[in-house]
Amino acid sequence: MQSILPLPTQPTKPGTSTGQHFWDTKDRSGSTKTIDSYSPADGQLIARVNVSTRADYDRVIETAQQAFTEWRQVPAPRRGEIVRQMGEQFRQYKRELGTLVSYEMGKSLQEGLGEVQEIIDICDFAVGQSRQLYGLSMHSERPAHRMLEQWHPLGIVGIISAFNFPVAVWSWNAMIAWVCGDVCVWKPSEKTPLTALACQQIIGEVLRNNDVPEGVSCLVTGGRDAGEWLARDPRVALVSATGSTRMGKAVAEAVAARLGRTLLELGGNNAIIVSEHADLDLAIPAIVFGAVGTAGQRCTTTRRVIVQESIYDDVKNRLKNAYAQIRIGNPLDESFHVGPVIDQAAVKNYMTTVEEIKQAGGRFVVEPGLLDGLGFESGCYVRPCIAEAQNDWPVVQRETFAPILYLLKYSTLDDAIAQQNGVPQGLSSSIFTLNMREAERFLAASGSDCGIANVNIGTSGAEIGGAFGGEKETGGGRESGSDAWKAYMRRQTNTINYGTTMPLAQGITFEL
Ligand code: UN1
Repeated sequence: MQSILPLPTQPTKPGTSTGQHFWDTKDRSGSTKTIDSYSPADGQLIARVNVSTRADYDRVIETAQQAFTEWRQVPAPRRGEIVRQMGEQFRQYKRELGTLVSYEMGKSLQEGLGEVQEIIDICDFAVGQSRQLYGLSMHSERPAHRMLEQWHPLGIVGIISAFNFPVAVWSWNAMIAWVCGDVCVWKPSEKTPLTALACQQIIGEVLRNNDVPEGVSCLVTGGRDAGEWLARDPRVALVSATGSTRMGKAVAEAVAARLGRTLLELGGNNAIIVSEHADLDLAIPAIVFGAVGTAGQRCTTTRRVIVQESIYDDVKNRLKNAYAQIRIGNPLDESFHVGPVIDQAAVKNYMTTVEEIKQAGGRFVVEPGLLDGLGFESGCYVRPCIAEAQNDWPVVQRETFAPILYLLKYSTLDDAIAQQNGVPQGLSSSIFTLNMREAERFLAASGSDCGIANVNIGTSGAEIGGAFGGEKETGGGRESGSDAWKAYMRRQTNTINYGTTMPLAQGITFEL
């Protein structure tokens, strides 16, 4: 294929520091440490991936820096063209990659395919965005002066992604960063390294075909260490991190210490308010999908349902009936709704939380439990459960990454909104009501305090066109659509004097 770059490109020489294919899965580092990736679906070891050493990391950063000097000069719409081709590749590999996501991470195949669709969607979005990196122009107070702002690429964007959306969240960052002229260094979750390698292969093919410098897309593998390297490294202009609030705080502190930029997408504790004016035929399936989809491991998972007291028993019974229909099993088998949680540590976390709920006085409306026997050999299959609880219990205030749903009661809408907002996190929220006053009250400044607030749809399953992220302990970052691209660029204000005098702003006179 023809190079679309207007710049002379260097032939790649395997083995040299600038000529390595960083999408290549071969070990170059002599690293002795590996990450073992086990599928929670069947407990099989599916890959052993080398962990990047510090020397690997430094080489990757140097390659990325080198690539940036070229990539930033490629016109943005041409960068968009590369991203368009990436979208085409992801369309082609949708089934394969979706299946791998499902197998390595454990979400249902439908959701694995949905995740790849999110990549395709953000590619399409980013292509359009590549022609819309708009700056404003202003009227100068001085005669014969023109003022404008323009947006320039930032440099290296470090992307730390979580296991639950092992590829989509990376793509929201990477595709937008690339059209903005940045280069990306991705540290995927150590629980899902294989899906990341697969994405690098797919991306690598497009980059190679277009003679794009390979350092535009880099991967470092590892755990906390690699994340810390990115966070502390002044060569990394922006660190975009998705994961727990604890991890986010550590990243924020390290990056702030060097006055770098962060974009944080952390925990949620998302609630659905069900009003007495709700259409329960809509609300019940939305609650169930929100609570059990991805086995309760989305940051947008519905964790709390706040129900108006006059319909509380009705909602409780309907949820019980709906949960009785849920089929749990191998995520690759489409007859099951819910797959496993990610690993044994997640199972332990679920169990401990269940105990804590009991100790707090919670009553299980749908019983918890661990499944064993045929088909459940990995030991990672837990029963989605529902507990009647109180909003102020510490266990309810915390995000537990498991399919545990808390049922809460309210009397007035003010009370419901106070409960909805009365947690440390602020990602996603919904109200089910057909009453326009209630819906608008929920969306008003005095309503939901979350980054996402929905009416008559659930808390999860956001589309890529909107800005994604939340407030308070969710970290404040916005990724994906709307004007989230601005986080990946630096703004420059320009004032140009095309006149014959040198007037000063603010009317200051200065005569020589
Ligand atoms: C996440 O869980 O980190 O809105 C992302 C959703 C998905 C993305 C979730 N589109 O549920």
